[in-house]
Amino acid sequence: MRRIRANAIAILTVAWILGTFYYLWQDSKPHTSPAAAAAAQTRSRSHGQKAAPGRLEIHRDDRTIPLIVHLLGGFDEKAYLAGKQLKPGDDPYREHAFNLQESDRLGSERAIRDTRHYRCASLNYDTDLPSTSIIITFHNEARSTLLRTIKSVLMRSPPSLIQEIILIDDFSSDPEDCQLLSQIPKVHCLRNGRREGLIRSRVRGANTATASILTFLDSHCEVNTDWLQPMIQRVKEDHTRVVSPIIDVISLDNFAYLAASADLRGGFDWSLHFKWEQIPIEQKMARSDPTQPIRTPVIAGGIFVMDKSWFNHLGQYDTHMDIWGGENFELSFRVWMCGGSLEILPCSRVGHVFRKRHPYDFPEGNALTYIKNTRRAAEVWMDEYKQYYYSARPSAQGKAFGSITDRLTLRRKLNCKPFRWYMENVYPELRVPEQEAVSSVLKQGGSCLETRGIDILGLAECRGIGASRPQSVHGDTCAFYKTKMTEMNRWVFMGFFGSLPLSLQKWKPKGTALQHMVSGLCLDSNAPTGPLVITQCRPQMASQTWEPQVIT
Ligand code: UD2
Ligand code: MN
Repeated sequence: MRRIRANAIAILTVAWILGTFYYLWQDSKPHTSPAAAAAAQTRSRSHGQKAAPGRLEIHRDDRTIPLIVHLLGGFDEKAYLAGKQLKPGDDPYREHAFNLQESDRLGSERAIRDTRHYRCASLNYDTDLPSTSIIITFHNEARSTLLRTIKSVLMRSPPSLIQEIILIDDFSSDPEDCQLLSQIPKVHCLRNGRREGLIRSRVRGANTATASILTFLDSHCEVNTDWLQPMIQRVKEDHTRVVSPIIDVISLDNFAYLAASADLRGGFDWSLHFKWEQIPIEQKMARSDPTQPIRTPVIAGGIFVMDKSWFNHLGQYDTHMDIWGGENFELSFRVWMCGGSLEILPCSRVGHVFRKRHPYDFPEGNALTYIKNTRRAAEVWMDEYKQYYYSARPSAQGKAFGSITDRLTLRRKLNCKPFRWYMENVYPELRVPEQEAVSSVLKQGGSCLETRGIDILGLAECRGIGASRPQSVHGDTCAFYKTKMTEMNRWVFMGFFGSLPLSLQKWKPKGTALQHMVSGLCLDSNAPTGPLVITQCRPQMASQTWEPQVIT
């Protein structure tokens, strides 16, 4: 009997020990019930995202919700959003050129996919980074997009880095947006007494900023994970750097957040039309670390970080530019030519709603405003290269652009480099156009050089521009390109011999004669009625004397 009791006690002891082990083992496992796992999956799918491998973001939303309430202080988000709603039957694209219905439906704190290269997550930044003033100018922005911009900043930036968010309401129809949003902690809103445009509005914001670093954003953005630290770090290390994030795409139709390519930089054509372009292949090959900054000839314009004293030192913006456009070229040329640099940081990502049309009016008209602004940029910064801007945009000639005296003085005071330096060192990929424009004629006595038939050069009576056959030669007065000497009869040809080596097409002045550089022979009208030839140089001879005449 006693043995039985002893056995029972032993069995119970073993069971207790096993039970304890089982309990402890259970406790060390993650507490994920099947229901919770399913809920987490649906949540991440409803954001249109694929979970990144090796990552669990299940707790993120739960943690951020109470935080957001705290971040918004006494601001009544529901009332703000309900205050302006799309009416049934209204075209959701009409007012903002994006699908307002989708934007309103989304809510203000959706999660977005971390679109950075995975290596970015393991980078470290200084713990004592300086704080920044965020500057957002807006004109009749939709309430839901503007609030999402502000909230994404508050949610995804270390609070210590946000000194303040300065909104500039550029005379929107409803002054209430500005008043209501000012209730959010850290948010200040200034309202313009008249429509100024984004350039003067940003300057107004910058002038009231109290942080040493300025961060500009459009009013329809969503900043992504750790967007701010890489940019502040780069500017802290060198205050002459002006840095931009990779700008991801928020679909204007369904507001999906889409990753942009990390191989792009900012470029332009001679009409001063901004475009994204591939990083040149040599630079791409040299990039072994995808987290490294990308040098860029120009920035898109809306989203960048810049040291405040550097912004002021370089002359802020050209405040005679109106409404929209061109200021990104002016700033980019100025930064590069006056001692700074521009870069895109792949570890910083900010989403932006790119639109196909402007949803707002231009008091002076869209085209005239763009011409005025880009003409100012070209006249102040592009030196002799501005001729290519005018060739690409003939309608700009003769259009008003105001006085540029102050900006020219600024350029002189800052001792900025010439545009030629920018072309050679920053943007050598931008091809100078073939000089097909009528720029000069070559005269001999009363006759002018012109093409005969298709491509033979000859002399004929001067007829000026507008004659049926072109009397111009290409380029400046000492060389004309795309001109060819034939071995056989030494006639001089002109035309589109694009495949010829450039060396065969080069000429230089020899006194008043023109010498072909490769052959050493000179252009001669030996037989005045026949085609031009090249012969031994005898510069004193009338048949070899050429007088350039520039046509303006
Ligand atoms: C791009 C830039 C934009 C600006 C522009 C050229 C990005 C993401 N965006 O055009 O920042 O550099 O190129 O000028 O790089 N706004 C005003 N007042 C106005 C007009 C506009 O405050 O009179 C605001 C507008 O609400 C918005 C910002 O300025 O927040 C930029 O305007 P946009 O979004 O129409 O320009 P976007 O993105 O086409
Ligand atoms: Mn924009």
